[in-house]
Amino acid sequence: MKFKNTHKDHEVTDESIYRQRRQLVKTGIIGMGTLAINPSLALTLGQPQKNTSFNIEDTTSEKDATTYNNFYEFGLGKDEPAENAHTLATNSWTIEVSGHAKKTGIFDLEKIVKQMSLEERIYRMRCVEAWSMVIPWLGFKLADLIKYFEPTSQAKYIYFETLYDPTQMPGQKSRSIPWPYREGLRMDEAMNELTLVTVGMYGKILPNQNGAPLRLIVPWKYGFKGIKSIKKIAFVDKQPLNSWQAIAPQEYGFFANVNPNVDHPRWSQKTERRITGSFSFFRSRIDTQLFNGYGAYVADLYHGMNLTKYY
Ligand SMILES: Nc1nc2c(c(=O)[nH]1)N[C@H]1C(S)=C(S)[C@@H](COP(=O)(O)O)O[C@H]1N2
Ligand SMILES: [Mo]
Repeated sequence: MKFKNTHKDHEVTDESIYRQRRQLVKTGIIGMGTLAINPSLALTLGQPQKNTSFNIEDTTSEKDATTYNNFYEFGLGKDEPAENAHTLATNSWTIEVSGHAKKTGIFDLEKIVKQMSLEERIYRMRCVEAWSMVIPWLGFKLADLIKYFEPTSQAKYIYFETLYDPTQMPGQKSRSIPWPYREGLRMDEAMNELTLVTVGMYGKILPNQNGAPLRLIVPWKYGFKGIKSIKKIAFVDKQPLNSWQAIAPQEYGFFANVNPNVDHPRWSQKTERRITGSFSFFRSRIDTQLFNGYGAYVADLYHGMNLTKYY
């Protein structure tokens, strides 16, 4: 499938700058400079095999995207993850896979990543708090990872858990939310072409504060579906409870599709503040798009569903 820019407005930026960058990523120049951040994933990240070019937009600066974060395991403030996440040890990372699949057990992330086809994808990310960013992520299709584990027909949903280790994640010493952080997707959402397992951003290994060594990016859903530092995956037959739904079910649902027509009980979802460029925090609001603008690729997943009820 070829992706097209679906967001042709004032934010579409000079395509040649994007092409230059992409060329750098292709040749490995951008990727190579930073390999020391996580030696265990270094070899694979040097050369993303393919770059699906779409959503050529004004990207958020790397600085904003890596210093204005939500990652409660390292504090509730937006600046805290960047300050505190260095205590997370991402080397020799393993993932525990269980449930309805032929391959279950403990898997070495490095070995898995080597078998996946890495791509750079520029995706819009929209938080329920009404700010959004445009970020070049590096990753591979969740569909490819799922196929690797060979789920059975009983697997209707996929469930994810973040690492639970208060010594590495000091925020887990406080009871701000029930730990570990949890997320889930219906299997067809998980298999969708857009759903990305992310291991890097801006041509580099993913920084800890953005969810190293692997996190989810589901671009048509609110940011909280993008679970960080994934440690456990389970193939399940029932819809799992995700963290925010468990905490406040009247405010956050399972689907969490970006929807300007469904207000959050405490605020409107109609507009967002796009964080791009300098003085970005003073930018005016832009209209939020249904499915974050990715409707052409995902609207069919919800055919016939009442999106006000299944929010
Ligand atoms: N484990 C974990 N994953 C998480 C969160 C979190 O607190 N813990 N916050 C979520 C929310 S609300 C958002 S908006 C995104 C933010 O991702 P970013 O910091 O890379 O922009 O991560 C999501 N994933
Ligand atoms: Mo969020």
